[in-house]
Amino acid sequence: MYRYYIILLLAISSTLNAQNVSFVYDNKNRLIEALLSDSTIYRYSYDANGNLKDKILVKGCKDLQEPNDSIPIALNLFSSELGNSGRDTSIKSYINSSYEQDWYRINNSRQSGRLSISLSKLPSNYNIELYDSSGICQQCYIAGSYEANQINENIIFNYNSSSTYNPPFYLKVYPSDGTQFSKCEPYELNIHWKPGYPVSIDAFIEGFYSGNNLMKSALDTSQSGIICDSVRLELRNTLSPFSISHVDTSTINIFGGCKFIFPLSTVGHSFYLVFRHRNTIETWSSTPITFDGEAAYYSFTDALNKSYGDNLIDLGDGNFGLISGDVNQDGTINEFDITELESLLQLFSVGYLQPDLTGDWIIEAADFSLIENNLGKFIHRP
Ligand SMILES: [Ca+2]
Ligand SMILES: [Ca+2]
Ligand SMILES: [Ca+2]
Ligand SMILES: [Ca+2]
Repeated sequence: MYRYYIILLLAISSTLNAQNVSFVYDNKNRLIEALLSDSTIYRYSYDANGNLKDKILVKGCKDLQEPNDSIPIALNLFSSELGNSGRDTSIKSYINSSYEQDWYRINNSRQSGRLSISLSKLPSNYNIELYDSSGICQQCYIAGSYEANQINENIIFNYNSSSTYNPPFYLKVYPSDGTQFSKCEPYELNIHWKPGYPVSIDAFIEGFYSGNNLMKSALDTSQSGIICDSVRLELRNTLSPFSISHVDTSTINIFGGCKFIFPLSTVGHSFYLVFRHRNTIETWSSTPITFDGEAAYYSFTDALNKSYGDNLIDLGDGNFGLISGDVNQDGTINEFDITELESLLQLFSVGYLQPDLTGDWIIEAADFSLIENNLGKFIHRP
């Protein structure tokens, strides 16, 4: 083994003249890194028998987060435990080889809330997975995101304090296969923590629904992957005039799931849940829902009478959807919505547009048909 070191050191010193070099060793006293003053790094790895497996040159893109290749040496993303105030953090780091994994630790003191994780600016196809404190096992896997190519990876995790998942949580960033990495271009990891009472909603948007419990991704046809669109949930007081008590915005995924967070002060109170999307009819829960226990769940997909006034559309496969067509969001589907759509139809408009009822980024006849089919429909509310 010592012979290896001598050869390696000779190789470095002969090629790089008289630079200052510092060395990093692992717990078996094996050389794992040589850092040069020009920020070049040589990184070494070993097989199970302790033989040198790989030597990588990382030129001018020193990964300050390394080593964080496993759970025991995961990098803390937050300096202290997540508590009852919102937190954000952002980090840039590198995948330097095909077998590298970057592990991050997210400390939580069993506070309920929503953890939003986003991996962006991907130089290559990386994936992310979230685990609980027990590490890698089938039961402790919480969620993963596995988009193709360089599409952003996103995980939204609504945590409640009585969950069977044990904090802290561990996040893994890794290349999707042996050819997918970039030594010198960093990825960006953004984590947002919003403490509070988690509310999960299931809903389908009529125009985006493609059958088999799936919707199209309408947020960004090139980048959104599993995310379908932006949505909003209002908590309305149970007595007239049913004014808005709290609002949260989130995204709905292509499976119809969305996760909201409301202040813990809402626990013990009842609200109508009002679901809002940019071009569907505003939809109210059929009755007020009491916020009790650790989290709330409500589905608008499984029965017509889950919405106030049976104001859903039958999707024909046992599911129900939010009614598409209220382009101008005035609560009724009528000629004014058609006018807005027609002005864009004539321009052959393309993009993320309010009247795009089918979510394909094109204003076309299919959008027009949806409005026609739903003409005269309006908000039902107490
Ligand atoms: Ca790394
Ligand atoms: Ca990926
Ligand atoms: Ca309208
Ligand atoms: Ca369309």
